[in-house]
Amino acid sequence: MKPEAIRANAPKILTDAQREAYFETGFLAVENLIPGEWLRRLNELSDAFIEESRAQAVSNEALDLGPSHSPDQPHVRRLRALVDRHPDFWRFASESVLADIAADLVGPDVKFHSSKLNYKWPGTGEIVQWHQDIPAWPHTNYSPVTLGVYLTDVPAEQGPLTCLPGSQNGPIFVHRDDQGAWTGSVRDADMATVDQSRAVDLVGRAGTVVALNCRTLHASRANATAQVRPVALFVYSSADAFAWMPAPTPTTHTGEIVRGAPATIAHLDPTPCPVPPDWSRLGYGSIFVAQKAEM
Ligand SMILES: O=C(O)CCC(=O)C(=O)O
Repeated sequence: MKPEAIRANAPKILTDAQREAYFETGFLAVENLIPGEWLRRLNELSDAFIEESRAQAVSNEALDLGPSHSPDQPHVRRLRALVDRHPDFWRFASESVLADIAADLVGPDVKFHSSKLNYKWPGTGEIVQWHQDIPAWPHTNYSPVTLGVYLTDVPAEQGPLTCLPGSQNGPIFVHRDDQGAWTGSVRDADMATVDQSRAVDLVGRAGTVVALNCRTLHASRANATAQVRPVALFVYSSADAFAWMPAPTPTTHTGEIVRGAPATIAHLDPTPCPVPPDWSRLGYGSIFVAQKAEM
């Protein structure tokens, strides 16, 4: 669906001005969208997984652990396939206000794709380099949107997501090095063609929802505070978008319709998209693994 067709449906949660801003810039940050009860539950679950990680020495299908992880000082970079980690994560993705926000941005028929919980720990200096999401999980059109939920306050010093306005209408870059190996990031030479000074930090209080179109260039700086930054990320698309390569981290709910009805006709956007590795053969660590070339 084109933005005009999506906006012809009355929004459920967002204002029309917020939807317009999303289609114009390729991103959005709105505070106070997540009810307090959900925010408490998500934080409770997140804390419990961090506690459990103390007994874990190596990464597994649930946890992506950083190099400094230890029982005393957990360093969980990512909780993978979040909706499979606890039924409440799936209830949140499919039954809460979040799926309604997705419908406001992709149209009334909404398909769930994937989810994860990213942590950014103090003192690790970890950054996420500039990238677009769609080259890792290409679809037949560019409706996919990542909705991020800030579980705690995220000020500028804590490494918020930062986005380049209008980049969703620009080139889709190759996320590989000169030898063709997957890096999960845009090459320096390509980043030199865009004006990085226009980047906007998506700061916000706990309960803020950020929305990023799948083509929007984004990154995040190191966390310079003393607090960990947990951000839960959920990807949705219009029902008429179909993934044409295996998902990097499929979940048991990938492809489920969470609002409206399944599509009977696929929407094919003619804009070419680079082909990612076949994750079903190669396996996928995480963006942190790829950007540090640990694959
Ligand atoms: O956690 C972050 O700061 C950025 C995450 C991100 O862009 C991603 O996982 O694709």
